[in-house]
Amino acid sequence: MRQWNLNAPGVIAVGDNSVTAYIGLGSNIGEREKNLNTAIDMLNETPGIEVLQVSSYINTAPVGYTQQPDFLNAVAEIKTKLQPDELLKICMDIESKLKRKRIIRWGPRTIDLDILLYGEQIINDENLVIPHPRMHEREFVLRPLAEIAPKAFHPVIKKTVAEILTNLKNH
Ligand code: GSY
Repeated sequence: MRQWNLNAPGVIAVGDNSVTAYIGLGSNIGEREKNLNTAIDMLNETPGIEVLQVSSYINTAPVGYTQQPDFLNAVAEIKTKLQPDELLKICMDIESKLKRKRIIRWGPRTIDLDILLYGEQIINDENLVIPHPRMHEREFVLRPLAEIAPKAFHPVIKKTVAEILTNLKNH
């Protein structure tokens, strides 16, 4: 597993107009680990984004369309000055630069980047819904997210990530 040389996570200084956000990453085509590493490097190299923490990479069985290879999933904690729509555009640019191949909806992909949480903001735009509308039912999201940010708060469900993961496992 790669060692990340990242800035230490911590409380964001008062007056700093940055937001802590969480990005879910998944890959199930090609060199999955390399795809995740490259996407995280690209996030970290983007002006206005600093990657603070990266979870373990976990191998997960495909959810939804199951006739496809296993995924490697992870979550990155970032500090960003970008607005949610700008962050979405960066995620989409990274996906297309890594030549995301997605022929079947819900099917295999080189890399997928989803904005999971953006501070405690709730956004319901046509092109962007935050918190991610399915994150609370996906163990492949909640497990790596809870590893790095168990106390992160889901502003719609009004529970922490650790609580949501525990509830999911008990059902
Ligand atoms: O945006 C999620 C893509 N995806 C995944 C994934 O990342 N991991 C697993 N295990 N199953 C998935 N199904 C879809 S769609």
